[in-house]
Amino acid sequence: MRTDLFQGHDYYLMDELLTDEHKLVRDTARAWVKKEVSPIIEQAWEKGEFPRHLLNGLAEIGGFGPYIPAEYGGAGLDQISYGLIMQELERCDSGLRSTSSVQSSLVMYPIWKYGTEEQRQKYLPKLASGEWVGCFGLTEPDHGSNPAGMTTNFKDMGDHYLLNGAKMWISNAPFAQVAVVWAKNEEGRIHGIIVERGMEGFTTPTMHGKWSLRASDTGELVFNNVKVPKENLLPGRSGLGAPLSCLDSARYGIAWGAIGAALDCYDVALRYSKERQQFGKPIGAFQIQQKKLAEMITEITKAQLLTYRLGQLRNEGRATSAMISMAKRNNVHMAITIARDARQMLGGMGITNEYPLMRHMCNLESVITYEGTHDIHLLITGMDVTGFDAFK
Ligand code: TGC
Ligand code: FAD
Repeated sequence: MRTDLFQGHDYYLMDELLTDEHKLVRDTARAWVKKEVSPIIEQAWEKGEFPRHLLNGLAEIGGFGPYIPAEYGGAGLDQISYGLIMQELERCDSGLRSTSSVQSSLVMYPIWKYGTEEQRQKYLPKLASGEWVGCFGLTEPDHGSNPAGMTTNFKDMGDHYLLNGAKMWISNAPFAQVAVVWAKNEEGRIHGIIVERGMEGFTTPTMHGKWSLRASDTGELVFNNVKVPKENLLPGRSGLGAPLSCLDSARYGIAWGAIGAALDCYDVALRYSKERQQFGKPIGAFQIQQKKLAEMITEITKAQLLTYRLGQLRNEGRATSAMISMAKRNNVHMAITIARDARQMLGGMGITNEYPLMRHMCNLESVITYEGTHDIHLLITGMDVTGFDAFK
């Protein structure tokens, strides 16, 4: 088992912009990751399962609902603290961050924002404590980038709704107690509905065969005439904008998370470059390796500045969806590029599980795909600056 030697890298003295609370939140998450997750993450990844015994610890560091108010069990933190937690989790593994961001931004957020007070009281404290796990069903087998085309639907049966359809690629689905599902009513309007494990006709088959995000469980959600109580509808908002607003929060967390993955790859490559000797000197003394390291820390620093500013704007309620798209797209691409370069810098050792590089690299293939693909985020920026929608 490799010892986790990670130390943060802060080339532009960004720590000076953080409050004491930000630093405490970050350092607490980092210490927990090093003690509880780093020693077991390679095994979990190889096994292809999320290590469920981590749920309590994730809750304790504020990993479930960081910015949800304390009255509902959340940590009541600001957006920068939320981002820093995501950074520390993904520094270890993207799947670990996924478990946290799905629960926080895609399950707790819509219940808090669009749910009734009864729904908030019923679900949020249990989700915040990690007693319950939730998942978010938007993507369908035939509707990924284009969720507006979804066919999952519900009919008003008088005293309940009848839900039919299927969702695919759903993080946490195989063991979630609660699913926030997006489905169309008889008029074709999209609504969020809370579906609970145990409802008749609701199943969650596990998806196998992933070479990416292996420490996160992924599954389908299948609804076969599921009777859902009417009080499970989220009444606060309908239309595609409702699930997309949840994605804004999760994509923002990913922007920070990707910095974490990049920092870990840079940290490993930098240390290795000083230790590994070839031709009688450390490989870090060769110009080509220095170019790689210099470019890595430059790109990380640019992403840190971009994302910190985005966090300030989120705190002020001024960040637009398009700004979030730019950061998600830029940072994930930056991280996957660094993972690939770092892997090469370790030569043959880079392909082994002695080092986290291949795991980060493979994980980031999911991260660059989910929550809007790299292409979709480019089109969002394109639409924002030109005013022309090039999706259709
Ligand atoms: P469009 O006509 O542009 O918009 C429909 C309505 O939504 C509003 N809107 C937003 N509202 C809030 N936040 C946003 N980010 C919004 N973007 C758009 C918009 O104003 C409009 O409102 P209204 O009132 O006029 O109806 O929609 P479109 O059908 O053209 O699609 C736009 C597009 C392609 C950008 C969107 O569909 C998209 O983002 N597609 C990507 C799908 C995606 O990201 N799926 C993610 C699934 S969840 C997931 O991957 C979780 S992984 C979790 C993990 O493990 O971490
Ligand atoms: P497609 O939409 O079929 O795209 C295929 C290719 O076409 C991509 O390269 C895309 O960029 C390109 N493309 C599509 N439309 C356009 C266009 N208009 N112009 C140009 N190019 C285009 N979803 C959930 O709802 N909940 C989850 O919890 C969840 N977790 C996930 C976990 C993992 C590990 C993965 C891999 C996915 C997860 N997803 C989840 C689904 C994810 O959001 C989708 O995979 C993603 O939105 C892309 O959809 P798709 O896979 O159907 O690809």
